[in-house]
Amino acid sequence: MPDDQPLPSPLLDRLAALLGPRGILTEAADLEPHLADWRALYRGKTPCVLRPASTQELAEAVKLCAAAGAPLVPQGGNTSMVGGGVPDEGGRQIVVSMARMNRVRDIDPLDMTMTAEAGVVLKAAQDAAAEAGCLFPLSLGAEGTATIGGVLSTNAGGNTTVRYGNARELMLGLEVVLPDGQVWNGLRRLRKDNTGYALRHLFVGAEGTLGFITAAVLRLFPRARESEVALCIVRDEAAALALFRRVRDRDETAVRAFEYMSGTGVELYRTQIEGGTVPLTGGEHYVLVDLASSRPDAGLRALMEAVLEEALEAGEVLDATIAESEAQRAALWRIREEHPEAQKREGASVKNDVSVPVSRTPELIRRSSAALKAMIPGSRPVPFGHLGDGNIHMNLQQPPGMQAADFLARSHDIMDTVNEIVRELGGSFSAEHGIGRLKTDMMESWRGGAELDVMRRVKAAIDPRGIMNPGKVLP
Ligand code: FAD
Ligand code: 2HG
Ligand code: ZN
Repeated sequence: MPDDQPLPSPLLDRLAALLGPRGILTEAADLEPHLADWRALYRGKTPCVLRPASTQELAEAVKLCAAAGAPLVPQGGNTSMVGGGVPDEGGRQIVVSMARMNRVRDIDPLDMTMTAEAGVVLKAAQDAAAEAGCLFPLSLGAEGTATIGGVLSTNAGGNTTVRYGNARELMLGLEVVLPDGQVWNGLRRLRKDNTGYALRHLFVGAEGTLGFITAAVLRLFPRARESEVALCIVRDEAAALALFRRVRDRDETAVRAFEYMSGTGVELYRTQIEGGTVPLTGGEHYVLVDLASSRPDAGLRALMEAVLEEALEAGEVLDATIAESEAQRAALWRIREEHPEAQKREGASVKNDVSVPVSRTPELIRRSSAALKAMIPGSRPVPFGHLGDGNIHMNLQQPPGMQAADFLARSHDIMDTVNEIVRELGGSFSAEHGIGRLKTDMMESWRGGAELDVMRRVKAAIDPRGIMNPGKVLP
């Protein structure tokens, strides 16, 4: 059916009959939370929001939509940073919320696996694992809202990638509703399973363009019995990297997170977030070091003290504080976790979620900051993030006094400026947030040729009608 045709009303009637009153929303007020993304970059329209309660219900709904050629937009917690989970402005794209499919189906502490439905909120998955005496390690600022289906569909990274990998590395099996309504049950909890193409990996990071992830088998780990968190002021970006190397060289398995923050970002936290106190102020460059071990006698305190002492002597660390309690550990983490919110409250900002080889992170931060300041005088670079993975959020805050709209009109120039440097350093224009709608126009220049050609053929093979999340990922 052509894109400009309204959806046939018999389709909506059939969907309503299939899903029942709780399974379909049509009132404007109910649709509202599903239309715009967290960053308010996009605001779309939809004829309805489907809320299936089971894989079977979703499969039947997809069959009806496929037959009518109705485009579908999977939505989890709607925390995408790239507008991936919202419909376009055309009014035909049907949002499918996974919120009601929120059961943890199984936890097995011997297999160290959890089978969770797509709509399980990440924090709830972490809590369920903890109740069973285990750890589900994926951790990010949006974990109170983001869902298992969302983190897998974006292959989310977050704070603990340095130790446990991205969402992909935490997934053993998947259940998927394909764009023709077939259900593929690949919920195998196997550590070894070499049986042809690893289909499950196609759906991870596909951002809803190939089908619906409805459930997943996730890897669990032993819970931490010891942990230490330190906040440090470091001399410069190179010193941050040197500290990472020191701590990793002593005990690679102990590093749970290694996060960089700029003085500007820490100051925004202090001024914009209620109760935003910072024990060390006045630094230009900060690092948060998080060590953890499942061994009760790991000696992490001694390790942290020894590394910091060495780094202080070497002039890399200028000042440091080690948390003395769980509450203090949480307070130090809050400084880092509230960076996105603090930036949002300060005004308009442009995000550059980029990665480079870890060794090139100091150069990335230095060069991008200088280029951005030269480009827009008075603008404030706010680089922060996952230095241990080479993934820096090379964000730019609007100059005080400049109109937000004037600043945002330059978003693409700002992203291009950073991306040029990223390209020279052998990096990627999208580290962990994905492509969504925001970065589709960059795909041709970064992934064009054979790579994009194969992606298009995969898309055409799995979703020949092109009904899954149109306008996302592929240009
Ligand atoms: P949504 O935003 O609803 O959807 C994301 C994409 O996945 C969309 O393309 C959607 O269509 C698709 N999708 C959702 N569910 C399914 C499904 N079941 N089947 C198929 N497709 C589906 N990201 C990081 O990687 N690291 C971070 O540290 C991080 N921190 C964040 C902090 C904040 C404050 C915020 C607001 C976001 C952050 N993000 C981070 C981005 C975001 O949280 C992640 O991308 C997350 O994985 C999205 O999950 P969600 O459930 O909200 O998905
Ligand atoms: C984080 O690491 C998220 O906090 C969000 O990936 C980054 O706001 C951002 O740019
Ligand atoms: Zn991040």
